[in-house]
Amino acid sequence: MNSKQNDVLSFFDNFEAAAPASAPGAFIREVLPPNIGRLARGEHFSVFKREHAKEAASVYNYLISLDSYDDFKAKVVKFRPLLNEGIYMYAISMALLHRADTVGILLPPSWQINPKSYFTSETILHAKREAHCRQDVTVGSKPVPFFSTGTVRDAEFKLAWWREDVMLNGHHYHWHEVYPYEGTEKGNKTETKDRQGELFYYMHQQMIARYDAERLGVGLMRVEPYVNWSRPIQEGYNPHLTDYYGSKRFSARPANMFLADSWQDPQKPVLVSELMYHYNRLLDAVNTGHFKKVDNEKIEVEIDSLGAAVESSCSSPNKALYGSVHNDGHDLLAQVTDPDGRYKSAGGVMGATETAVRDPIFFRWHKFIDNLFVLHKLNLKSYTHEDLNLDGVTIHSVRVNVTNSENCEESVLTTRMEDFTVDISHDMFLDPDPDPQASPNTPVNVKVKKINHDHFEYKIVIKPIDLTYDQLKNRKFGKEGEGEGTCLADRYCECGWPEHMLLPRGTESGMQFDLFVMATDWSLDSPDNLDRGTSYCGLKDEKYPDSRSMGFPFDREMEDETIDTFTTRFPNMYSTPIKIKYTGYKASQ
Ligand code: CUO
Repeated sequence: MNSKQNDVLSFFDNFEAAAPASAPGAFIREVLPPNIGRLARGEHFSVFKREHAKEAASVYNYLISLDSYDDFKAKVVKFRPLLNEGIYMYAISMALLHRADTVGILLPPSWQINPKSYFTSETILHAKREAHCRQDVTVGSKPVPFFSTGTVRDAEFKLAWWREDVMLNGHHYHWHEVYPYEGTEKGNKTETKDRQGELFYYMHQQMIARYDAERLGVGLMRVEPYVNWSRPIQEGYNPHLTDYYGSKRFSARPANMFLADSWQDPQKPVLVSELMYHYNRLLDAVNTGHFKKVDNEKIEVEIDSLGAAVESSCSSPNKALYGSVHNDGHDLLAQVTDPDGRYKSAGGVMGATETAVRDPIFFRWHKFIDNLFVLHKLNLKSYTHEDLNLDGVTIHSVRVNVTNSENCEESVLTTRMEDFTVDISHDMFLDPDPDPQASPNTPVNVKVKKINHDHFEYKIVIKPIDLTYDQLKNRKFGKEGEGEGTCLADRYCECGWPEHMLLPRGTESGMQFDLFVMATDWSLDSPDNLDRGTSYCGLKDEKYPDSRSMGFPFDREMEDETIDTFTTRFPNMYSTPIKIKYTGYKASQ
């Protein structure tokens, strides 16, 4: 395993500077379909562009299909100087995640091998200069300000620290690698994973819910869905990021731009009217309760097939009719400032999964997408008493307390901003070292801020059993953001929600939330009695470890108006008010 782990680093480390754009050569043409090499080296790769994603899928499916690890490794070495760099990075990662003989291998974090997608170009320039001068430095004596992409004149800038969080963006990138919409080939079939469509909906809905909590905490309204495309997009965004080599800037999107048809590929334009047509067909399906397949057969709309249709993935019930609304929206929003490509722009951050979350329009677009799922759920019957009740089990009390702080008020959790240092010297697209004397191992450190919380523990008293949270979580909840060194072979490593973002930031005076706990019947919840789980990523090559609908019991309409009236009807539920207090920035020692 160790030698494979070392191989992985060598696949990504110190990538050659962009060679002149060239065709991929006879070797690749022999083994891969003729569409390989359409995207030349040095061009910007976007997984939301249909043709780019297809090309990348051909490469990763080929690499996954190779029988021996040695053959796989040899092909990676051959492909490296030939493929478009973005496709190379994506396809190699995909193959490593999905090959049976690389299970448990840790991929280097995307922010280390591709830091230009995570740190502003000013920060990277500064970091490299300092590294060359001082050999081993942390940028400046003070942390490089993380809030460096805008000013307080922009209301959305209040949450730039959250949207631009390095590990949040890394999480989103990695999740899409684990759940690629192009699927992976198995035998003669191309497949998505167990409940992939539902998980697409759920994971993004959770992101929006968390972002909404942060918005309320800084005095902003919840996210408005981007639903009326003939009106201007009020929010602008300037990411201050460059592409892999630092040669092209991701486009800034000024406020009040309009969505426009894309003619960047004149053979395959993406039209706003086409997007609207497909969206209306999805609405028809949700409202009538059935999809029409290619042969006109009707099939019931379920949350999983709806996710597949909306994204859309290779499991879509009918791509011709339902299009690729989600993906095309990303693509059009990325191209909004240069829709016919006349300025050869790299496009906006919405075009890449490692950068999209930075832009306020990401959340507006995803809330629009999410509303299709909400509409579908509103058409379902509310849960019955039997669905929700658990006979003979009563939750007597729920408490939560901070464990490692002087501030240990009952039911008050605490958050803070703190420093976080990243070594970006593994940048696979690092410029050639201008100083031949400098050691290749010289760290290039960037210091940024991140939100974090004081540790806390739950004490849940359930009759007839009495379990601590530690005992409970191993039974069912699993833990997001698997920590370093805990990657098990049956997991998608490092795939969860970042642990430091587990709590919303809250407010200085304490922001009120309800803590809800529900006891359910494990023998009904578990698809095969596995007692483990990772709620955002599922388990590798296994069924998702909870057979309930994602979001249960809040995913369907309920008759109760408040959480209190809901929980008091069921002894197996409990809710209690808690507060989250933000305690400010704590500089590292
Ligand atoms: Cu994750 Cu739109 O699916 O970014």
